[in-house]
Amino acid sequence: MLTIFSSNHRLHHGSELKDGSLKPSFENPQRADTVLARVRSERLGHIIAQEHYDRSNYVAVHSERYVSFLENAWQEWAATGRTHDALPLVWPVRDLAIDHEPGFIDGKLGFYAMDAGAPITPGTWEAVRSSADVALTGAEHVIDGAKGAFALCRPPGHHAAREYMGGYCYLNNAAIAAERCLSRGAERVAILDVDFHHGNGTQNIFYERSDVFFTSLHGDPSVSYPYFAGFTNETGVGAGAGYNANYPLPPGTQWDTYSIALANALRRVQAYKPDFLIISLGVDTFEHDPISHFRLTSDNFIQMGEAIAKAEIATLFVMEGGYMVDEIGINAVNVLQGYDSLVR
Ligand code: 6XA
Ligand code: ZN
Repeated sequence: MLTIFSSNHRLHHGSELKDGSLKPSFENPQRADTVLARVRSERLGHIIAQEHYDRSNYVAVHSERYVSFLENAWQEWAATGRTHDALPLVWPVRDLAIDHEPGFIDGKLGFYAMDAGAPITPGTWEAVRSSADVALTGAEHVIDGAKGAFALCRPPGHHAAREYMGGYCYLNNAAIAAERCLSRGAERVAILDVDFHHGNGTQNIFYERSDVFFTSLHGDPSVSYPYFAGFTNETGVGAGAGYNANYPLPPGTQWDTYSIALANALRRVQAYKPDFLIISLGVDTFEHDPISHFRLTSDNFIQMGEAIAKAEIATLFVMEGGYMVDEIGINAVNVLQGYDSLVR
């Protein structure tokens, strides 16, 4: 399988609040470099750099003003004399004025964020747009006939909604790739999100549409991030009614339970008859992941790839989360090798 990678991901290395102080984020450059090293050592296939795409591809799933915010946020922050990571500290919840975009960067940060987990640093925008371009390049290969491709995106994207960032995510790489498939002639695209965390951003973007079916297996949001999305009664609205399916699973979930939910989600995907399948590939479902609480083993990731292959749909894998840095390469590549073992 072909891998698409951008070394620009290293331009983004931010911090997060942990135990009362700012510390280097779990979402660090080592993650993508470890996965790339495993792709190489396992000889998964060719590795190519991303092509450059026009920003209209980002605005196809995000609002114009949100993309402008991402492009300019660091400069606006730095203009106030601050040199540390830009993080929001105030949010427009419930009855506050969400129809009023603030004119000052501190307000904008909260307006365009769901949490304080997406720091803006000097290199963030370049890394973020390159990550989206990695997904777009992968989409092109699948559209042009490849049965599988791996977009080794970093930063990840599935928490990024039409108009907000959060959970280490800025542009929604999987959604941008799906939209590209549609604009190049696909009628239907399915997105299956296997990251431990619910893909609230992807759900948000396609919630009122029937041309993208979104389904996600994740930690029960009553006890897991992102807490405010991912419940079973979220099934889509308007034209999108019936085109969103969530599978929340309890803490401690192992392969026996997980594989049943996966089979159900894949049955829904196949019934939808999509032209392409996009996998939001997070491997934070691993038993030793530091921020999650499922118990999948490295071997289970091979089984996951095999199960996806049996759906017989041209598939783009888009990297999302996974923080056990020593194992993230093994687990991500296990999924791809499991897939490749049944698809030729
Ligand atoms: C809260 C945890 C963010 C989860 C990020 C993630 N800081 N999403 O892995 O898939
Ligand atoms: Zn995750």
